[in-house]
Amino acid sequence: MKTKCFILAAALTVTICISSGRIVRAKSPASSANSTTGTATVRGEVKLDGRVPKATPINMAADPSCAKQHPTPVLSQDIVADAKGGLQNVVVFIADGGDRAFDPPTQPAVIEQKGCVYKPHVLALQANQRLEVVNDDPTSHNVHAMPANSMEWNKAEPPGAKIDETFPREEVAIRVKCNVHPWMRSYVAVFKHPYFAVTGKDGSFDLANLPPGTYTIEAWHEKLGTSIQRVTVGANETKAVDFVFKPKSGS
Ligand SMILES: [Cu+2]
Repeated sequence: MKTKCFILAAALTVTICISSGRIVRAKSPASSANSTTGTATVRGEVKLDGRVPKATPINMAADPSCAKQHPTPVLSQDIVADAKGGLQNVVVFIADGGDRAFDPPTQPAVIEQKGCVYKPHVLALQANQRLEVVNDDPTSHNVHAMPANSMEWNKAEPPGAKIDETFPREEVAIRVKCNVHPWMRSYVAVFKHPYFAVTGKDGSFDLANLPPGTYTIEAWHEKLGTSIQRVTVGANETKAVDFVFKPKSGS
């Protein structure tokens, strides 16, 4: 009898949990059931409207092992835009993603240190997704992540080593620097949902697999700030949303 009661109680608990889960998910379009397999898409371009600031050459003379890997100086990556104004390294994401926790992808996100430069310069990943930082240089780096919402960490990394870390909480974006080479900086954006992208060389982005709904889409750039747009997208629909940033005076 006791066993039967226990099974009944367990079944009831599971039923209640499942139904309450549905209620929570229904609160937000981005957190409805099967949201990772939604069929709506928001895509577009991020443009820089105005003169592209001239990139400055980075002086790596402080570490000859870095400098000698580059026949011509590496340029700063603060603002990178193509000839048509396509703005690279912009994080575009759903800003009202709801409260649902998504399982992180099993594949790690990877930052490579090669030629004493972080590749990529801007990376986005999910909360609790593994972040691997690899060192392909013949010199030691020191990777120092400075989040506001997660624990700060600061790790020396000899040649050939690998750092394996996670960030448990959402944040746009965490500054990462190297304590050995002051020119080395990157940004890591962390999301509790999978609806984010980082613009490529032409400034384009693609937010796929969205459930139908109305969303606030935010674009973040390390120097140019943020821009927000609202968009409503239906099932199997693709909507175009473009963002325009203007160069700030002095940048
Ligand atoms: Cu370094």
